[in-house]
Amino acid sequence: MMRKAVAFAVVAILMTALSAGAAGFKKEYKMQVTVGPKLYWGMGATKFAELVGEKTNGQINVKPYFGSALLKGAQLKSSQMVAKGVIDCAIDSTINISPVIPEANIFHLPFFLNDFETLDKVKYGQAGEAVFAAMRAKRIEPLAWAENGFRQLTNSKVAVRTPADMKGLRIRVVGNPLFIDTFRQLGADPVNMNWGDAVAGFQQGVVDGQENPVGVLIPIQIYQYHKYATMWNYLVDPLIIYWNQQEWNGFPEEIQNAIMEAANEAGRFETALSRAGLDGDVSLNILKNEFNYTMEVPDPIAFLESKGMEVHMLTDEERAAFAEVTRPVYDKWVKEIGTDLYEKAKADIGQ
Ligand code: X2X
Repeated sequence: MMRKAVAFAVVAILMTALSAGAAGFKKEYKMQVTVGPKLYWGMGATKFAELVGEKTNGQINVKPYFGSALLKGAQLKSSQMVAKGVIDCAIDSTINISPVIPEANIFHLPFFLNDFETLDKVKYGQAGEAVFAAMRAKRIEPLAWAENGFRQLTNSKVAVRTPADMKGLRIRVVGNPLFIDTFRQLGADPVNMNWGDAVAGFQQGVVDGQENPVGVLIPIQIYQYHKYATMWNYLVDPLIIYWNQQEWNGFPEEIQNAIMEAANEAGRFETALSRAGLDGDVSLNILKNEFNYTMEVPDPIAFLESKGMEVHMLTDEERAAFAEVTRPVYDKWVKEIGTDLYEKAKADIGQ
């Protein structure tokens, strides 16, 4: 009996040794990425993997698995799987981590954060730190912020300028209940679909519309399916690069520092891609000067118009009408997120 147990232990140790590199690192660290490599978010994943390789002299090999391939498309499971260590790391949207980290919904209160300046104050303020602390408490180590972006409405039926225009529109949303609540409140008919099914859903007209940032909409050529865009900045989803905490804690300090540097640099690159052409010259210059990168689409709005879309920039007045209608959802979700965190966010933005 004893012998058998020893033999098992030896085999187990040998197997671990075989799968580990010379310094005890794994051959590959699997990274969950919801979207494909052409989206800015996907480009951020590739950049992170490259930089980790460079900065650790090839000791740490991060491999992005695009299109939620490790999750069979179930994007809302990412943080749970990283917490368990089934997946090593991820670059993921606050929307997708919210099932494990409800605090992440602070970014998704309808018509709360609506420009880059206030967003940055929250990300890098007390509220952002509280979201990171909530992740640590769930055994996930947050490394750096990146950004999917302010989410915009597109559809094939009608130019949306008022809540009344949304009546009955079938809108694809991520299966995060805050989104279902928001679109119901607006009189639309929200349909919960994973991203992997969504693009086919647009193609086949299963839904009339969707909400995603321009950095997602341009690469998937949304203009082929939807004529109308409403730029309403109704909420935003930052991305967070994060790692399984136990594995992270096991890394030597110089490896942690190298990965952290890679995460910050990749996050800065990816955020600039997502904001390019939406914040004057700021992000275009970051890309050019720091990353020697020239944007293919330097003006996303003009680009969508050139493809035949009718783009409406919501005025402040029109925006106020949407904010008023969705206020009950906002109030309900402040409670779910936690009043403490909400107050921190308000303090961060000086409200
Ligand atoms: O599913 C979406 O809409 C996407 C790609 O934006 C997210 O993963 C939140």
